[in-house]
Amino acid sequence: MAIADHLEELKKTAKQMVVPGKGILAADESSGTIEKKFAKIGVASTEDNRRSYRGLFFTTPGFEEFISGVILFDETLRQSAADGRTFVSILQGVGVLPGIKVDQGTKEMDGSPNEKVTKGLEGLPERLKEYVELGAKFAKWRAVITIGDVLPTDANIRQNAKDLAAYAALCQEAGLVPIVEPEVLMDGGHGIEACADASERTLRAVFEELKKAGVAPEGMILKTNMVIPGKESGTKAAPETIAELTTTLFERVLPDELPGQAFLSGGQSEVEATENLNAMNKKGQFPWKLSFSYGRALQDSALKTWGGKPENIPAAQKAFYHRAKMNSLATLGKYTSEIEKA
Ligand code: 5MM
Repeated sequence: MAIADHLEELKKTAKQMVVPGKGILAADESSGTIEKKFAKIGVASTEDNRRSYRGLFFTTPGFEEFISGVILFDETLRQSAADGRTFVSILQGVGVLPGIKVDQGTKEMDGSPNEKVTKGLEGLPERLKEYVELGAKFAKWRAVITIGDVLPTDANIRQNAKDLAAYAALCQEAGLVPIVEPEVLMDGGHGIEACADASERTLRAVFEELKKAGVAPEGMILKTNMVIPGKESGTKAAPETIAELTTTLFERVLPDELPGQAFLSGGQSEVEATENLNAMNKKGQFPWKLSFSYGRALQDSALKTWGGKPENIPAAQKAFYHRAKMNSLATLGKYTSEIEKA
């Protein structure tokens, strides 16, 4: 079907994903990533352990007050909890939208081996059709941009932008809201200016290609990085600086029709990710909502608290509920360090 045939539903879903006070839980770690996360806490990545871990988030009492949608991995979209209910029905039961990661990871770019492009366009229309039948309302595709001495190259930015646009058009044709995720990585010793520059080049190319592909901006969500110094730069920027550089860049590049931008956390600590989002929303209203779609910054405390032990699930859920609530406040610019500690 044509994008126009789905537009009203896409707009409604996209608005719901970034409604003030709510954001998205990214729980779509691929098999390799979840294995690494579990290895850090000494837990084997078996199907049962993944079921227990994902299930603890989806059955946290009251989390739906702060979370509008969850991005799932293929296995989780098809999986059931120990009591036999599918995870999709559990989420639907509390009004949380199920979403699906549809990229298939990254590979080296031909001609620029230190840069990555994302796999997964082949056979995508057929997969999207099945995901819609399984109950998905939105999808996600992540492209990574690397900062280095001569990186990112224009060729890498352009290829990733074209692939994101092709994915987004296919999603809208299938009736799924695309989360378009260009992530400029925090890895490296670069300063905040290099991040600002790479982010602006990337977002400009992404919105040019989305337009060329006929993607309706009002029926999609952007998920990009904050403008922040590299992890190995030895510097930290104040939340107000990050907020200023990020929002002024967005004002230059993002179309007003875009319903929202839901940040990735990218390796920031849980509290940093909340403080930085809060600083942006404290600046006032923008044409688009500024929300969160965090993986690590919503899960880290819960993961450590759980430690693979069923008896720790209630405490892990408490940790997740707290993080979700803090980020909910940050979408409203109402987060404070006092509330964090209370
Ligand atoms: C949850 O992790 C997602 C899947 O990553 P892999 O394909 O590497 O397994 C990832 O795309 C995530 O949604 C984003 O990176 C945001 O997560 P963070 O932890 O940066 O908030």
